[in-house]
Amino acid sequence: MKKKALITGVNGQDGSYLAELLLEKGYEVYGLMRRKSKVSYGNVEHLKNDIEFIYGDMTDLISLINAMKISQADEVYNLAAQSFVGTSWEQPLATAEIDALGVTNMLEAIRTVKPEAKFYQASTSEMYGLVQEMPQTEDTPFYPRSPYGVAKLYGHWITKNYRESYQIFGCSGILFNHESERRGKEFVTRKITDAVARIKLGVQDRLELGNMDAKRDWGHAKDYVKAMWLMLQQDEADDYVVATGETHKVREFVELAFKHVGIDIEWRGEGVEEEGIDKATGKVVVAVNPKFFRPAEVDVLLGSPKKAEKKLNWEREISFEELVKRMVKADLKRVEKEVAFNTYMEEAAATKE
Ligand code: GDR
Repeated sequence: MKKKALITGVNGQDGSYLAELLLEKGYEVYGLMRRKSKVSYGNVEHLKNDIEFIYGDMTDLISLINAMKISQADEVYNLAAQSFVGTSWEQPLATAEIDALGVTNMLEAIRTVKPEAKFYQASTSEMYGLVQEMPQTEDTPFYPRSPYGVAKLYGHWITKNYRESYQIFGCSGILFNHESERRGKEFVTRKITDAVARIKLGVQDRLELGNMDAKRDWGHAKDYVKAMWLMLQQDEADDYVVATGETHKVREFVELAFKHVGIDIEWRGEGVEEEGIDKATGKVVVAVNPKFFRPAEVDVLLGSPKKAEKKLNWEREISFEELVKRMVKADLKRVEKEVAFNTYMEEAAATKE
């Protein structure tokens, strides 16, 4: 009999890599999707005939009970979230409803329909926030610094609580930042690689960012979904940090990305309104814009993957340098196609006139 998995947030970055992994392993994959006026498969467009989609919403318990009844999932991966930290200050209540109470809804749906199902909760390094020790481990105290981090901390603890209260096999993966060619453009890494490609191809002239001194432990999402699966294959449920053990400044990511396309950059301070190319040096300007600063920042994250490496036998395969390279390469390819299409359309319009 094929194993069955239910993935919430299936069309996001992580959902898509996890769905690929589980399909490869012979699982029957069910994906929870929100109904929108226009159907969008997002990152699983290429898998739309392989996944059984179920419409539902993390804020609607009935829809989650329904998803459990339809899928009869042996493993549930809760990846659905309002996942952009910046937006959590603008929508703190929606963030809490989805990222905090949504987890209780999913756990209740499991308890009602199939209490023996295994549950993975997408916890996050944002729970560490104002960091209390370096590197961060499963035992480091939490101090979240955003409504997102606070909501996720609730999700983390309720998973632990259902494990202790009802013996639900619930695991939390405390995942540090993980990026990829499929990352949304609101996140800093993709914003950078998209800009690098656009500047290289002449359709953008400068890049503006917020805090360039923030440090993050960045890995590739494809490596991280393997850890999610491994957690649910253990005899006992537990929580694990998934990280690279390396930390880099946003500034370093920018430098490396531009280096891949052979562009020299010129750093500019806060609030400077200037042209994209510095006239004196001919270098591309990367400027700080206070608009991208957050009300409270997480200055540095550095995770210790020791427990995951030892107990799960997990190992990351894609280095920081390789991650940046892959993202830049994919954006160059995509922007190149966009530019070619726009040129074609402009030429077609010109011949009509
Ligand atoms: P993060 O990711 O908040 O760490 O959460 P993000 O890429 O948004 O920010 C990383 C750091 O870069 C700084 N920064 C900017 N960020 C954005 N988005 N845009 C900018 O222009 C910019 N300039 C500087 C930020 O201030 C921050 O310090 C991600 C999400 O995927 C979460 O869902 C997940 O839980 C954590 O990673 C682990």
